[in-house]
Amino acid sequence: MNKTNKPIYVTQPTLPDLEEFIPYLEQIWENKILTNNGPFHKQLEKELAKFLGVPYISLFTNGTLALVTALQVLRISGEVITTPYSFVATAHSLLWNNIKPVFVDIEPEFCNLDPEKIEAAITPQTTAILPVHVYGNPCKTERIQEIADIYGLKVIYDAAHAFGVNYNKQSICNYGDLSILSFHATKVFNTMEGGAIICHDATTKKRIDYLKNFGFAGETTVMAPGINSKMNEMQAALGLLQLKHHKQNIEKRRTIAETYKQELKSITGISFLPEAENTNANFAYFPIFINEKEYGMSRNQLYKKLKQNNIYGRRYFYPLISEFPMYKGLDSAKPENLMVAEQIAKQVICLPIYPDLNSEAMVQILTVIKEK
Ligand code: T4K
Repeated sequence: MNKTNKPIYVTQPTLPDLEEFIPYLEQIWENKILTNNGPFHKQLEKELAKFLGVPYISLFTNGTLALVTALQVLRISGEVITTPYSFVATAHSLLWNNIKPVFVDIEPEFCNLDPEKIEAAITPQTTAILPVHVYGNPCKTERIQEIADIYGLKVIYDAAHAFGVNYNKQSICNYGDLSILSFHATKVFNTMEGGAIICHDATTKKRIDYLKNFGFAGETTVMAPGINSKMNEMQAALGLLQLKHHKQNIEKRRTIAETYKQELKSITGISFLPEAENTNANFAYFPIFINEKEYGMSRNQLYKKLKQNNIYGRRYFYPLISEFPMYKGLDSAKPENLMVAEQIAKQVICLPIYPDLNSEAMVQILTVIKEK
């Protein structure tokens, strides 16, 4: 039982001490540069590129607009292959660009887009693949690239969950043509709201920067109907501070994930994801999967029981994107095409995980799961 009766949410944003932030605010108030590629914005781009080990990064006001813009940068059109097992923003970014999403099923090991099912979904209209590193675990990037190269497709990774994740000793964001990140309050690295596009060359970075600033390519030249999706100075200043504490926050997440694994491994009917190979994980989420027959309770029953105890796990990602009204008329959205995703979406609960989740709260969560 949750004795304190204080709600325990799936996540809680990490913030630096307020006193640490004041000098940054004073600087903004002093120099009166609030946005449009100000000094903190420039500094954060530089520090993030170094921290992540990526060549070029362009900051955004949120991850969704980074996705919408990434598709425009590469002039993606027609049809794009993507996953139904993600946050709606992934597919919404396609609709915002008048692109038809084509859903392909996921693989059961990490819940990422199944590369072996991509080829069957390619048509003459297909121009790109938009996979998601779900929960921060790397997609099968080599295989996806192989397919993209054969068919001449672009690859844009939705890496919203994968801040700081390294795969084969380099940033996961170095794979594909572009990757996008989210710095939303609920993410491992937050600037309250925020996001970014990572690219490989200076010319593309320039195009991205034009597109996020209405398309301005100089004082009097507009190269495209760009949008306003710039990160402001307050967000950037917060990002600079957050970066200082990031490694320590990931270590705290690691400890929580290890405790969950240790405590839940012997419970029949509950499974969790394996450790991804050659990967430095960020422990962004801790999804568990309920086998109703073996556990003796359905996912929804456990979800409800947790709630009754003031513990707010989340069913990321249920319902599947393909079940929402704006998608479900598509041929590729038919449940029979998405059997693995359908199954997993019925079994998943993401348990609370964040650096300040204390051991007392952990005991409360585990007690509810263990006592049936
Ligand atoms: N691609 C993927 C794969 C994504 O997962 C996302 C976002 C995006 C793209 C788009 O990136 P952004 O445009 O958001 O940068 C949340 C987030 O709003 C969303 O950013 C995130 N994915 C998604 C997975 O989760 P909700 O509707 O579940 O959030 P909410 O408000 O219910 O928050 C969850 C819990 O977190 C709350 O119960 C309490 C706690 N919380 C939340 C906020 C916002 C706080 O303690 N403080 C806060 O400020 O979508």
